[in-house]
Amino acid sequence: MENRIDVNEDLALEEKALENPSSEEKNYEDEQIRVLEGLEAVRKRPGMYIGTTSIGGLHHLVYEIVDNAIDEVQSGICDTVFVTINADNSVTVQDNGRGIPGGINPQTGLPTLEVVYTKLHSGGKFGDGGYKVAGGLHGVGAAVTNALSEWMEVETCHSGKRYTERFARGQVDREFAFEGETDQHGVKVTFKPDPEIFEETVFDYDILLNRMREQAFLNAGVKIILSDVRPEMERSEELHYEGGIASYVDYLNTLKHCERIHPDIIYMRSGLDLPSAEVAIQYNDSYNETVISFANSMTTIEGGTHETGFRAALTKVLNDYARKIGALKATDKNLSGEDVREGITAVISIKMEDAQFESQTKSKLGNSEIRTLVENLMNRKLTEYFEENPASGKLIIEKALAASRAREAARKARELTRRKSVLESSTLPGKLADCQERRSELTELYLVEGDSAGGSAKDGRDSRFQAILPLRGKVLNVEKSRLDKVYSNQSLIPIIQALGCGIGEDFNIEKLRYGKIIIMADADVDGSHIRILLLTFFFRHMRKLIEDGHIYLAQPPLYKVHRGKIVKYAFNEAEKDAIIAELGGSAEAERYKGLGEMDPEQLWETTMDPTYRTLLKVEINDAIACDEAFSILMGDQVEPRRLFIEQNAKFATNLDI
Ligand code: 1YM
Repeated sequence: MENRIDVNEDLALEEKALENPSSEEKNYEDEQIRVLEGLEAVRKRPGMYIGTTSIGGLHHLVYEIVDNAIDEVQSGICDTVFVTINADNSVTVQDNGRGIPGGINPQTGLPTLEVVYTKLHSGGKFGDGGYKVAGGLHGVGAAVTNALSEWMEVETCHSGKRYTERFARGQVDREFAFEGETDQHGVKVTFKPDPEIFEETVFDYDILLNRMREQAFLNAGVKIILSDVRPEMERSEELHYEGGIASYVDYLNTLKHCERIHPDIIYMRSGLDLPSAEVAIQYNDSYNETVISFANSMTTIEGGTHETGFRAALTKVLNDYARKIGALKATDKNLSGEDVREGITAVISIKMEDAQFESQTKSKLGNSEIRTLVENLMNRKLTEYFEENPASGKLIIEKALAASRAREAARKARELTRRKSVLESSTLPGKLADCQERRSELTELYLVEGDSAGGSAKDGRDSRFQAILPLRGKVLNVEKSRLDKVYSNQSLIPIIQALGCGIGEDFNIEKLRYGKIIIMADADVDGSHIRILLLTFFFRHMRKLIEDGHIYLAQPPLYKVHRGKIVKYAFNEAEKDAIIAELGGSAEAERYKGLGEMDPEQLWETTMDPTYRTLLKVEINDAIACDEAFSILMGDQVEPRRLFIEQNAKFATNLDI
């Protein structure tokens, strides 16, 4: 049950909030004028510092401390970082760098360590006037983590001396103290997140693992040893990649389980002076593009100037080379950006002082000089690579040409269908039972497996705002199909038409005709198959629908439990048992074999009525993991799929794919 999201409850709350601004909001203005001192500000508005107080924010606490250790790695002094989840759900981060100096900070008269952990000094570090290029909060991260921790203990070994200090909710709890001589050096921090702040205080090893692995790839050579010592959860991994982002590309291509087009990974980097740029590329035989970018070791999910430079240079260099070797003739059209990126896996990492981030989520790099930096680097080095590796060069150009031909065929297919006005937003599929409401934020489209369930759904729905599209036959597996197939596929065309937002180059979310798109399929193997086929389609071709939270899975009940005239529904085994117990001895449970068995009223009551139903919202928590899952599950290699299903079988009830 925890996995269900009752969307209507959320909506109701939102509406209430709009009607009468909460008292909290009214106070906000007062607080803006009042100058909040020190860490109180962080505890009052944690979201402003770590984004959220849910599970993401919890893990952010660790990243902030690790960032300081990684900074020390980048200055070349430290090579090992330990990250340990302790039995009491506290976390220890330890490095073997110089250690924080044991002296007194002249500006404040406080121990330097205390300043680092309790003051929201802005800008760079204040040790030696150096700057900070690791991600995070410009050197105030450690203080933020401290403020949001129930307690924190810091130990520093610097210049042969060991010091400690302890904090509670950001306040000094045990004074800074000299503990004795030592031959060690480095910093060790242990903290326990404050349950007063966080909704969730149990760390997830896999979330930390992903981030630590990313950091290990981005900082070639560093060893990060991640351990979980909680009873029954013991695990440990050493993350260490001498090849840096080239190893990252290799890793990503291994996850994708497809063939590499050329054996080597193309690696380019500018000089070591800042700003610096690094790019690694390798093509595979899939039709997808995986380009991930970083600025100062932080993911830039929305891209930005470094990605723009990358794309511009890639298109130019490949076209120049294709013409040079005669693969493109004088009269041929240029390869498009999409052509040259089909099947590419690339990692771009830039480091600079004063990185500027744009957009709401601050995950888009804005510095214009970086575009030129990456573009020039690639124009030079990628051209050089092709000259030195003509065999690989030829294979890459052939892949792009194949993509270009497929795109041309897709364009023709689309034009053909467009002429027949099949994909035009004004035409609706014959099978669609549309709703009356026109404001898309209020409407729902049910994609229903099978005609009989479709019939029940049509009769049971509230036609004011619910539309039904029954799906006939198997949905196309887009993972194994090029665009031309997708655009002309008879199972997908009605969906594309009903949604009204177009596809590919024509995609326009503004034209989306429904606020919620709800996949309603049986709880059996065939239903699971349809669900995953539809999700693959949305993920590969209309990802924005998932990103913007439009895609949902309906949750039909598994059992009908009745005693005499009393009927109740159960969504899992435990609920069924509870209801039988509640109704007493002669209650009987019937298992639904499919949606088609339910009559319209039952379907409405259990699965479609917004006051009763529960919907599962589809989210992309980790795009790379999703990419992997879809490549493995829907690709054409059997062994990785078998392994994946075996390893993920325990999640099957959650994911149900
Ligand atoms: C487990 C977390 O914080 N390591 C760490 C932090 C610092 C230094 C070394 C360091 C930096 C500098 C000079 C400098 C920090 N020092 C400061 C401050 N690991 C962890 N390792 N000497 C030591 O940047 O100039 C802040 S963080 F302020 F003292 F310089």
